Amino acid sequence: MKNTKSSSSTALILGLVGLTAFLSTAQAATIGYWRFEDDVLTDSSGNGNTLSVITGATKEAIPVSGNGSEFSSPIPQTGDSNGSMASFNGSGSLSVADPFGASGLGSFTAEAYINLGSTSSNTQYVMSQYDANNGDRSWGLGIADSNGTLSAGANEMYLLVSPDGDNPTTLLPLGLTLTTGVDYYIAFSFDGSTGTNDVTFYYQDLTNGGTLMSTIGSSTMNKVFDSSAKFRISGTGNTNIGGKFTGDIDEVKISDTVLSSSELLIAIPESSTLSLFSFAGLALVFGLRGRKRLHGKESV
Ligand SMILES: [Ca+2]
Ligand SMILES: [Ca+2]
Repeated sequence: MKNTKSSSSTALILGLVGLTAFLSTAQAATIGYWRFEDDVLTDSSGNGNTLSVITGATKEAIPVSGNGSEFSSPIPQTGDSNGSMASFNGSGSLSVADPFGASGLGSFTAEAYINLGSTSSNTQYVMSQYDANNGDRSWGLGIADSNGTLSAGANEMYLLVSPDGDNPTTLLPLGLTLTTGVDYYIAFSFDGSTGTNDVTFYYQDLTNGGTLMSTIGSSTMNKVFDSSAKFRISGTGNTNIGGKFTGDIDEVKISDTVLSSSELLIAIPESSTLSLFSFAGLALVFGLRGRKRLHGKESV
């Protein structure tokens, strides 16, 4: 009898330890989170990835109306109020030394709120880890130029990824053509464990009241090359492939894992309803979701 009671207590303790580990893992996945609340440089993730600024990136209050006014406040995932954003004039860029370090880019997620200020004859990059030299090319989230040089329509979003740090790279259209002056939430996750259907792109048109949508792309890569290139918000380190961003960017977050749709900044977290007794049921739901493949654009 005594042993049975002890086993039950041990099981409960192990369950609590497991739950704590689960929640800690979810938080530890964040590599950098730039909110642009105090200034345009501070990393709110606690990892010390403070940005450096090149002239042309400024902190702006989120306006009552117009560009950026529909950026979330509070942020659904965290409940934090959101009062300001970063504004880019087409020559500005923010950067920090390789925030992923040597942890690799086998699987990762990048998120942001954006408002494209103008169509350009140069490709515009929202964020990237992509320098000029072979061995320093990893990835970039870009917006196609108006000249059709990428076989993409003007303002069509795409992901540039390299498996080996060199050319050739894979250009993956992401199924969204941005409208200037419209507020969007965008994100993508790269899952190196699948080989195919390895990129999930999320977007939500905030200005027109759309829902969170997702689309699947396939780079057929097992990993994105883990370079030591700087992480940049607006532009890349390779001026040959494109230019810097014109418009507003806010709440940039990168994670070293594949976030589920319920873990994105735009989503109200399912974990807010988590209790010890529902944990097993939620784990089952997560498991089922993990096996579901989305094809084409679907609401999430
Ligand atoms: Ca902000
Ligand atoms: Ca690296």
